[in-house]
Amino acid sequence: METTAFKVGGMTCMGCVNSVTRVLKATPGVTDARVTLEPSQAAVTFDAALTNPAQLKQAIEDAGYEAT
Ligand SMILES: [Cu+2]
Repeated sequence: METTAFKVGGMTCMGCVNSVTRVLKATPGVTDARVTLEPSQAAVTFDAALTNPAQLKQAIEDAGYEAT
């Protein structure tokens, strides 16, 4: 397993945190996603054979937030 972290822009409340968490956990290969508002970030543990940081970033952006 590998771990990566992104700064997430656009989250304003726990609903946003839950949305980002749900989207990440629904991505094939993700085994754990820890999303926080303060600081606004996401730490993701994933199987590198199934996904990669670029895909995870895209999943966050497809959900309407910014990932850097
Ligand atoms: Cu919100």
